[in-house]
Amino acid sequence: MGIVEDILRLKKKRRAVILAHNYQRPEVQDLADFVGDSLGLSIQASGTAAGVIVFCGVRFMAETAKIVSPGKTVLLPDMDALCPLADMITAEDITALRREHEGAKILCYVNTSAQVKAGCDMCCTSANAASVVKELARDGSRLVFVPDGNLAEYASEQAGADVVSWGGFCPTHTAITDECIVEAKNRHPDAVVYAHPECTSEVRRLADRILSTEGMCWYAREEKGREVIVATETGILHRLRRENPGKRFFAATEEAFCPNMKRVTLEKILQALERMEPEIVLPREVIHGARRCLRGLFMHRS
Ligand code: CIZ
Repeated sequence: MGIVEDILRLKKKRRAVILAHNYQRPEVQDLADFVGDSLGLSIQASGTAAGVIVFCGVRFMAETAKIVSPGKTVLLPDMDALCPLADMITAEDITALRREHEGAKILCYVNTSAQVKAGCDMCCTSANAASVVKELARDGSRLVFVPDGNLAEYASEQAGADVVSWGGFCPTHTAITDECIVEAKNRHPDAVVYAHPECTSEVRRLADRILSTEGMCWYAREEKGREVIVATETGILHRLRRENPGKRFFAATEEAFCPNMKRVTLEKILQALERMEPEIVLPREVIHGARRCLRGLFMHRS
């Protein structure tokens, strides 16, 4: 029997559901019950009867699944699969920001640890950051946005509201430069350009559409054009190509590769199901605080 069959047999025995983020390896995406973004996957898993979630992604994503489904066992096949952007801010930094910007609301991107979420007022995704900023700014609140500086800038521009930005960045998205886009467009002059809002303003300016990963998957299905240059982590190309066999998708650059996302392998998934570890364990008060922060997100899901 092959490794895929071993995983599927054990998945059934453990009553597990396997989630794969859009940036995962092709073979991991192909094996998963659901492929998507971190919040969407966490919500999908919460609606299943599974007692065990195997989250193929990075740590903050598996933590989100635990926050949404505290009664389920959440396994992250590689505990060292970390997100450098999420790790640019700590719970202590949030406490210091509260002191520095007294009375301001602190809005965190979903790419944050559970501890950071527990200290913030509200959470947003890349899909709804602009509408959440707009909504929070409506009553005149001052806003602090953590941790991603590019998403903060994009949301602020779209919402027409000022935010104080923490100024963190995703090394994978910032590896995509405006030259990469110009060169890709020279190679594929008929292609439309999709860019993730974690990209720099220079890249965003050259894009036809600025989209979250799920937004890219949705638009690709509807897209009239048959060629798309994709400025985000290259793992998403597998899903885009699988779901749209009549269209062509090109990476803006092969440099947009997140080594953390690729730490999860079939071998590690099998091992996690055999050993029922590494498991995400969070203190009760952290889950409670992070759930409060995530709650507002459901009203702005798009
Ligand atoms: O939360 C996610 O899944 C991320 C990191 C991005 C996105 O645009 O889906």
